[in-house]
Amino acid sequence: METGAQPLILNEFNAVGSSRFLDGENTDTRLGRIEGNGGNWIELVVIEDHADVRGLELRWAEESTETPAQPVWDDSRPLMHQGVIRFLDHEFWSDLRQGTIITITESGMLVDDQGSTVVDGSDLQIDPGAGDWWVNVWSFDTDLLEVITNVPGDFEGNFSVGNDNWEISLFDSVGDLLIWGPIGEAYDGFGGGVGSDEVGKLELDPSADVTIFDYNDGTSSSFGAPNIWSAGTITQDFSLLREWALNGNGNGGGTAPLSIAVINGEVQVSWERLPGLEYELQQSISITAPQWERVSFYPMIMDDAVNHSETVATEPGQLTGFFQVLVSGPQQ
Ligand SMILES: [Ca+2]
Ligand SMILES: [Ca+2]
Ligand SMILES: [Ca+2]
Ligand SMILES: [Ca+2]
Repeated sequence: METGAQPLILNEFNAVGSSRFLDGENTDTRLGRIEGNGGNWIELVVIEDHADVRGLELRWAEESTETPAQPVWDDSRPLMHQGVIRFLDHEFWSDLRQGTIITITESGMLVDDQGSTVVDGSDLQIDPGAGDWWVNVWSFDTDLLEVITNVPGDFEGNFSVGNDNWEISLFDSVGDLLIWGPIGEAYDGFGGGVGSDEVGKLELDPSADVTIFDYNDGTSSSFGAPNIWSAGTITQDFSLLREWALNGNGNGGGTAPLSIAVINGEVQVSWERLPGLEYELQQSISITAPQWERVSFYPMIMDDAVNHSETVATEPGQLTGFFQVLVSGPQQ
């Protein structure tokens, strides 16, 4: 179903009609039980670290009894509603971190069934140390997206997700190259018919290996969160994709990759500091067996990742070059 590298994959889409609810009294894990289950939204997962998706575009289509305007991407299906969601040349799209969940919402404001705000425009921040792996992009955010459709009465910024043989593909707009898709209930392999009280979703841990056979219809909805299925008894596992955030053993600790250089006779140790994690730079005082002692410590105060360099004071003749950085912090 795909060609080329997949920087991100489809994870979930909401086909619940605007005046419908999730079937079976079900609740979305973030939104609770709200009319329309959040309206038109799709959910993606970044599976390639530091992915640059500028210029890529999602192309969707859906059957309708309404006569659409001119096709916007597939001239061979002039009777279908169609749309394009293009990732613009914005810094955010140039460096996506692996394991991030990206939702794209048509609504700029979503409130859960308890009255708490879930979406307020775009949220482009992740904070792995604090368990925030979710970003939301509002489809009317014209700095980030170009969103066009041929649905009568819709405007730039509107898109549609529905239950009438809705489908979606990812294209590299340069050269019109299909990256993955189409994924949708009309295509062989998709798990089941998607109703107007259901979502469609990946029912497998996210990775580059997913195919259309791994997608299914269902009533377990998880906007901006790992997918759940089998009546909520199975949850997607993101731990492999998110290992980079700890660089360690997955138990809340490990060591960060270092680079060590001698600059003007001084030893400089550099590593990447990520938001929400603690770092302790250590130096060995023994050349035969590591005997670590603390050089410096950095608590969880970061808002953004930075490349951190530290010059380590050394006496003439003192051992240099035996360093490690311990990293620790909460894990999602
Ligand atoms: Ca966030
Ligand atoms: Ca259907
Ligand atoms: Ca169904
Ligand atoms: Ca989900």
